[in-house]
Amino acid sequence: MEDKLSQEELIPARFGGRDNDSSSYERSKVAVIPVPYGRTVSYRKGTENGPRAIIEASSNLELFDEELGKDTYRVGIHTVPELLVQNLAPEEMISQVEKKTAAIVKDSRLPVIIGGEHSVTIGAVKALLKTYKDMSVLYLDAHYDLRDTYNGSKFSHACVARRLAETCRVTIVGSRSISKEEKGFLSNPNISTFNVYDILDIPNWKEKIREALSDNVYISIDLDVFDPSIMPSVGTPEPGGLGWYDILELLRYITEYKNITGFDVVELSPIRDMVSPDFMAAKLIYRLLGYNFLLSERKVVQKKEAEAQKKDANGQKKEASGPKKDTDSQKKEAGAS
Ligand SMILES: [Mn+2]
Repeated sequence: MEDKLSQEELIPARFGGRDNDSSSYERSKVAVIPVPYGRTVSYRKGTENGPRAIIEASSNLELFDEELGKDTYRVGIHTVPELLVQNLAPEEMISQVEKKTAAIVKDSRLPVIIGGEHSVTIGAVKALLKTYKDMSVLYLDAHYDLRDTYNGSKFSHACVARRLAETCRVTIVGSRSISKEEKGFLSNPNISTFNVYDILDIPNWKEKIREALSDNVYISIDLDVFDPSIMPSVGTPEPGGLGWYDILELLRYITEYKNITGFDVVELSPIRDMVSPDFMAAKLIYRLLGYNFLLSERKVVQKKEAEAQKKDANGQKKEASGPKKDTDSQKKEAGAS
């Protein structure tokens, strides 16, 4: 008994519990990066406690996913030691996140960042854009985060989407609070938005969001995108948010069609003795990992269908322009397959 306890103490906290075999770095397809950071938070404090609360809650997850009917943990979910950034200026914290993300991408693992405040996203996106030039960001948030500076900082949690839009396309979803300054920035070609009113008004909002994104997508989830009735543990709660199933449906749909380069779940500011938001954040991460890795068969089917359509279209064109080209394309196709 004593032995067992001391052994458990030696095992560092890891997402999804303690299955040693499937969570070694070598065998894992996923690397979770906890970033306990909360320096620029302006309202409810405590986002630096988010990663630990999520990881703790994750040890209570049912590892068999009832929606997917699969054991998601088998893809291998490794957790790297939390980044020691709490006392750093935001720029320095961002550069640490960038470095860690870059190392994980180089090792062909999916980076999953657990915040911490939203500015962690800037580092992750910066690293991933080096590999995925066309990458866009799906940005789920109650706020637009499009301020140029906030409380004297360009790297505040309130400026994140603005910084991202300087380097890639950003699709903001679930927003319901905007400043005058931010409103003026919405015409920027790198920004598309689906606020809560759009979601209520547009029946095919998920398709529209998909169309706004490129093939490679990074997903950033500020937990305040959810309604505060189910997610009160955030730095800046806003009424009128999305529900659990709204978000899941969107995430499932997007992962079926896009290549997910990485994702983050940020802004959990745990409330003492209220564990359901912590657990919800953990389950969200686990479910999204399941969507990403265990729906891949569907992705392949869709890819084949798209290719077949393309071939059909090409075939028709080539028929019109003469038989010689047709033979060439057949040869090419035979060679490629
Ligand atoms: Mn927010």
